[in-house]
Amino acid sequence: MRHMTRRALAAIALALCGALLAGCAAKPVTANPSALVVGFSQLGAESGWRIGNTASMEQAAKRWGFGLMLDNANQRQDKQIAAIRSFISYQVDVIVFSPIVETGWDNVLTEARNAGIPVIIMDRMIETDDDGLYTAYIGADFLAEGRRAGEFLVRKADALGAEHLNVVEITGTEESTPMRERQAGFMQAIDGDDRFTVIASVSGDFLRSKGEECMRSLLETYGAEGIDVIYSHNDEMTLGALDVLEAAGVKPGEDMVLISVDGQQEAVDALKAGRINCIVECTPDLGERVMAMVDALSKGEEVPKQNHPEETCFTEFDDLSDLAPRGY
Ligand code: GYE
Repeated sequence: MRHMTRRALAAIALALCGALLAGCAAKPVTANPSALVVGFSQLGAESGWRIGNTASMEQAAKRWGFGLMLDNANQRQDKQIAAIRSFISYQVDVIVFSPIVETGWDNVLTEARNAGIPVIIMDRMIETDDDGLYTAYIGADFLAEGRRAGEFLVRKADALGAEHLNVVEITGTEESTPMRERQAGFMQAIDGDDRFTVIASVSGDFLRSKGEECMRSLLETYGAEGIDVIYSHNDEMTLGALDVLEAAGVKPGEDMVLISVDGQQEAVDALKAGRINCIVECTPDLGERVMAMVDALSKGEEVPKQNHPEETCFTEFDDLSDLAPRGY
């Protein structure tokens, strides 16, 4: 009975969302009033990865016949919290969100728990003392991604017979899980190998424009001769850095080793062209897993708490001729 009321309310919310919720980008993707309704707070549209991730969620909701209330927070945590509150008041069946940073979620998640709404955390993680505040996590093992980046560097240094390499790091959004763990995993993999010195670590916020800015200032400070390796936490920043390097007469991939993360098509093309040396894969294609879990939860099934997709690494040492189009 309670469920019926909840569904009915959420369905009305879906239909009226534009009128009722100021600035709410939600739109009904199903006309079926008895369909499950998922409230999804996306953190922004900062990268090809993110846009691919949103599309994956929309397509999967459609395939499963679920209603999707989607709100894009444009990189603001307060907007994400407001979106989650609106999902609670409309009594959606399941809340899904990708937290921009790790801390500051306990209050709103307590509200969701008190309302009896399961929460799936997707992509990035939260930091909390109370694991009962969320039902499950679906997203990458970012520590493993960082390690893969470091392992590639070790292999590349071996191949070059390098004695010493100066590394600069362009990091993602401060306090976010991929930023923290991609950094930590990389450091673990090169730890104790005195061929490497990380001379600088600057934040590019996962944005192409900031990747450009960071690269410009790194070149000013260290000069092209002072930098041997660039480890960038996502493809957008890498692509921004590439433009700056090439404009400065540097041949990325040859004069400098470039290591990136994600695997969006434009970056894979640059890897194939020899302008990037390694891309650690991070898949945005999480929609199907999320919706399958929504379905399982609606049937009262137990779901695993931690869920990592399988990921790999694309490098200059691999034959990439058979690599399927990345789709984003
Ligand atoms: O790598 C980056 C995006 O959280 C894994 O966020 C995601 C990261 C992804 O902006 O491109």
